[in-house]
Amino acid sequence: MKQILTALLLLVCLTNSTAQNYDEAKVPAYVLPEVLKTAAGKEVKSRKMWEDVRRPEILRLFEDNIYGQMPKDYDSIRYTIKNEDKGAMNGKARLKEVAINVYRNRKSVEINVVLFVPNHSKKPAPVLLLINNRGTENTDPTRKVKSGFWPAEMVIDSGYAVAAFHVSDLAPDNKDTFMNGVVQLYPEQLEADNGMRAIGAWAWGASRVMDYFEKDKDIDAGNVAVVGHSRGGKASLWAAAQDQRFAVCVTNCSGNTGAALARRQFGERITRINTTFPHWFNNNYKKFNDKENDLPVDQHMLIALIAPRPLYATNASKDLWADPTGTFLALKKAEKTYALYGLKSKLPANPPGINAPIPSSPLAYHNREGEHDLTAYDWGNFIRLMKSRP
Ligand code: GTR
Repeated sequence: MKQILTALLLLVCLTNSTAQNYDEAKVPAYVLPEVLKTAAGKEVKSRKMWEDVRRPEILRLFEDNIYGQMPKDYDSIRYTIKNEDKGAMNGKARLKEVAINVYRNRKSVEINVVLFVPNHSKKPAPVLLLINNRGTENTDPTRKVKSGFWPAEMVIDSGYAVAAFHVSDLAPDNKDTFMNGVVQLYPEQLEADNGMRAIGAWAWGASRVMDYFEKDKDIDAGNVAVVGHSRGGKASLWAAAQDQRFAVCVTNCSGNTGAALARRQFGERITRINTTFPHWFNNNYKKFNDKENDLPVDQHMLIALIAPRPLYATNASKDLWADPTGTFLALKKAEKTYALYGLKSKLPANPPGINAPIPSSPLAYHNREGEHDLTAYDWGNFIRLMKSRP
């Protein structure tokens, strides 16, 4: 009887705490933590103070409270070109299928990268790298299957290289098996409350692909955009925040614990994401279930960590779960940090309408008509951002 009552109580608590709000009028009043004020209470007025003091403080807060540590040491790394075709896409591109093997503690992971480099434009080529969280058929190297999720021909026609790897090579997207990947190389992470979990592992993978790009003469490693959709977009943000070698970050429909402000409590909330996907973020993050206002950060600070590099955040009009307005506001709240670098945002004061993209450096945004997805429309605008850069 007691057990039944406890179970019922738990159910009631969970139901209450996960109730979703989609009504702008019901967004609670909130105060965001200051981006440009140090833990010691000093105003950050210079780029130097940002880089030497405040930026490392914020990075640490995200590591400790949300995404976990990002281990950087490994014993060795090996790159193997498993397949190459100089005349892929009817001669338009060179295909390389690359296996990246990373070793530590006698364990290893293999990251499989599909890369197309344009044949008829300048080399080394800038590249857009997708962290693929959907089926591998979306990044078919044979091009028999073509998908708007990764419209490789369109990117090649625009003069950019395009690449992808799959999240499951780093951490299966499953609460029971996520540790069967990168985390095996760093078993101490599993013990730590601020240890790496799945989103951290995917971001770690993007950095290893960056290690490879630095060795590939066809690629301009100073011009790599890391792209992710939804859970992959949470990972692309974390990758770019951690690894400043990424020149551009694209986060598509990344929503809660992605580009949207948590304190608005609009659409998906922390309790819900931690309950459905307990393997995405570290143990400490669970302390903020139903307590968004206790977080020492909010997501505008993650965007600030990407400054001065261009960032593109998107939403879709029917994807209220990912809070399009909260995403726009997070970008706006990061503008001050870009201003420290003399960069002026071109975003308007209020969210633009549907299908009214602002694909301009340094802070780009759009709200596409339609569902939660990554489409050729989105990619077309990412390319506009790439071209708009000085
Ligand atoms: C949802 C999740 C979102 C988003 C999405 C996706 O179920 O609640 O945070 O990550 O999955 O990845 O498509």
